[in-house]
Amino acid sequence: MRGVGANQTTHQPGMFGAHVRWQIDLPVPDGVDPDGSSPQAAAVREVADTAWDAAQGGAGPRGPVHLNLPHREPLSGPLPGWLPASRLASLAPGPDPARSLSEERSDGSKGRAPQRPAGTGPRILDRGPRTIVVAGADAGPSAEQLAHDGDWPLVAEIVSGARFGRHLVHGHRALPARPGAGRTRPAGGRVRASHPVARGHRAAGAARRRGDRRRRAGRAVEPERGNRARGIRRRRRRRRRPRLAGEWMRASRAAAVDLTPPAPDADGLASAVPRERLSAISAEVDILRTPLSRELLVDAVWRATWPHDRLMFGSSRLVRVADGILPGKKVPVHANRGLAGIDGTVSTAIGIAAALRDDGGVGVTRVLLGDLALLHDVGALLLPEPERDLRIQIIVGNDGGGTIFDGLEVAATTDAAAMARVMYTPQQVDIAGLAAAYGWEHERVATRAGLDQALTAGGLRIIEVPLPR
Ligand SMILES: Cc1ncc(C[n+]2csc(CCOP(=O)(O)OP(=O)(O)O)c2C)c(N)n1
Ligand SMILES: [Mg+2]
Repeated sequence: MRGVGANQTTHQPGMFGAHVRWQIDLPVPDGVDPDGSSPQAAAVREVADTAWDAAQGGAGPRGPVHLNLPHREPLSGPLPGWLPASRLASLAPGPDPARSLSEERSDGSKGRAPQRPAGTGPRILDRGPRTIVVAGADAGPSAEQLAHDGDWPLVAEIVSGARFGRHLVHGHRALPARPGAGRTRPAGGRVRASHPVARGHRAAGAARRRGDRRRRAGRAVEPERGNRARGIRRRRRRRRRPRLAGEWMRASRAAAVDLTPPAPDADGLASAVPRERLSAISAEVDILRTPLSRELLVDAVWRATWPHDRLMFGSSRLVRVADGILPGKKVPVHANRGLAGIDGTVSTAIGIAAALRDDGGVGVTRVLLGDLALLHDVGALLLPEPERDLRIQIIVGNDGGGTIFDGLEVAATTDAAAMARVMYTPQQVDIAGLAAAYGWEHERVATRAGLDQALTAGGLRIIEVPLPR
């Protein structure tokens, strides 16, 4: 994932500067021998010895060392390609702690040269027929324009600001990411590493590198040939294959999710027959009392938000749910991307609300986030007087900790108690009390009806929605 601007990645070699005694950036392991060992095993042993020596001080003071160990997926459980589990246990300090490490230390890093992100400037695209426009965070409306102009399917993350228009592919997270499904065009922004389309894009790249012609995703670079030859090849390709856009749009229609509550039974409600009326009323009440799920929560917030409003997502589970099911709508969406930190979410939303107000906007800024993301930025609730007229709703899906990790592969390979302690990190903070302490309105809503009502209110407001883990 290096050098491609992948979200939640950073340039790690050397990041601790002079604070470590020694560092190394190892290559990605390449395969495992039939006996379970790997060609890297001996090198790893040597690295472990060297690192241990350096940490112990070698010739100087003791201190930390930095080992940057890339892996291939899966990223948890036994590590394929490095060492068989039996040999991992024997990775104890080596027998020669006095070995001098001055060479490694003075040269600082044995790692590979830093990789630059791939070209990020504007690019001119040829109009291949098998093209998909992928809009990552902050790609903006120009990504939709590109899809529109090229008549290409548009896969737009919820935080792209480009999730609208008739080329939008619904439910794109659920669509198969077949490498053969098309040539993807990153149209700006950063696409999450976990995103199915990013995976498909990567798989396609790997297949291309392996020269596996059958799995080729398309021609990223068309060989230079005469226009005429190219035109002929294009026409042939078009005739051979159904239009890609059509395939994607059909899949999109099938994947669209409609969470609209059923229309009220008007006849039943107006019926003169008491039994019919009662049953219609009871059906209505059931709908109103339906406990909120994550899907209903993101749907209600999306419906309540209009182009004059602003919507900010925290890097919690809800943004993924939203990305999975929400239909197109031209509303301004924001998120802190980069390393997808859960810190600073409320602060960013306050900045957005202040900018909206200062520009004369009348809309509401909504921030939809998880409980830990809110708790990470609780200090942001302290607003000085000039900012207390902002219109902000903090909508917190409270599931008592970080549940996003329950869906990651690490959950399947980790002891439940350890998982709860270091990943879920349970919390029972009294959010109503917090709101009161900082002078914010607070409401706890557990039903769709209650939420719809709460979302219409202005001022500084925390709307707390209890959610099951
Ligand atoms: C500053 C920072 N620390 C840690 C993380 C790792 N992290 C990602 S999501 C998450 C938990 C989020 O919990 P919550 O906001 O309650 O959302 P949930 O997953 O429960 O919906 C953490 C700790 C991070 N992204 N940023
Ligand atoms: Mg949570």
